[in-house]
Amino acid sequence: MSGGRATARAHPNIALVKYWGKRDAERILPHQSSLSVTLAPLEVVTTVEFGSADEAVMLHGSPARGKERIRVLELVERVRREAGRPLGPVQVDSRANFPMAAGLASSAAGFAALALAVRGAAGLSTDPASVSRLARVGSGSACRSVQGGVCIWHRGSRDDGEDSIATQAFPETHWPELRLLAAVLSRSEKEVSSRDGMALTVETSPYYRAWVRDAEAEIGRATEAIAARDIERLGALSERNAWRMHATAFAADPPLCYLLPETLALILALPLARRRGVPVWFTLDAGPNPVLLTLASHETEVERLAREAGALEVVHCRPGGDARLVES
Ligand code: 2P0
Repeated sequence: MSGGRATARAHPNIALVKYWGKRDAERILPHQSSLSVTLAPLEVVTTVEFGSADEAVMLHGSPARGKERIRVLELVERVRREAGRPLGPVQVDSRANFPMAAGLASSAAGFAALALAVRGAAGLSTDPASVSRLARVGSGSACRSVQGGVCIWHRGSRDDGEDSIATQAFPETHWPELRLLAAVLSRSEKEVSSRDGMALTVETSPYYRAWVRDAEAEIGRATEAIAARDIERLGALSERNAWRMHATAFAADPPLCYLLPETLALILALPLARRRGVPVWFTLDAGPNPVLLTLASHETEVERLAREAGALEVVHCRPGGDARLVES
């Protein structure tokens, strides 16, 4: 007996209150809750088909290797166990419509699309909670790409992780003028992955406890700023949260610095731009490329500012919608 076929699309997301550290590495359970915006028009499209002649995992046109392939097949294996019937060998084909080097986690969109497509192909329920829970075990931040708009990944308290899922706080229609511009300052692959970097930080940074202590309150403050569509308050909070995440990493042993001189040049130019009346703030993931928060009315000016600071490319994003199943 064999299973079916499904294709899913999902957007990546950028966290404004960040996830940095796991309390359970195997189940991917975080120490703190996090909050993100789902990013359109960037997306990953993933097709899953069970019952083909042999097993194949294709990522962006090439066969997946090593850890990447293992992570995809582990997720598929969970679905096989839940389906409780033989589904046959799987074929996975996943493609992104955006540059990997932008630092916009393609893995978040990839595992969200994969989780939805695998459950769909296996004939299992594709409710957001089940898909978010499954996406999380592929890559933590992927659980926040299952729904659109603004999502909160609740840390949860259960040891089995059943309550560690993301839910939507605001739909993408809540704040359509919000813009997030990824400034690509470097296309080099980072030396330390987020997964390894956060593990090192949890183990060795003396600042880690303080970082975790503040996180849950940050979610409430970010939610209030978004409810009020208050870009100044949200921008200031996003910058502070990014600085604090990086501060915990700087204090790791050995120290971990994801910033380049160009990163500092750009983000330190923002207060000056704000004094000139440009509403622009940054957030920064575990890499050198900032994402700039602004409003639609100032998009062109903010792109110019990023280019003047040396951006090789500026990727324009806005709040995107839910991950969805589509006709193959
Ligand atoms: C985030 N990042 O909240 C944070 C901010 C990077 C900095 O989630 O180990 O690829 O697969 O759970 O989700 C990137 O880490 O790590 C990340 P795993 P993931 O978006």
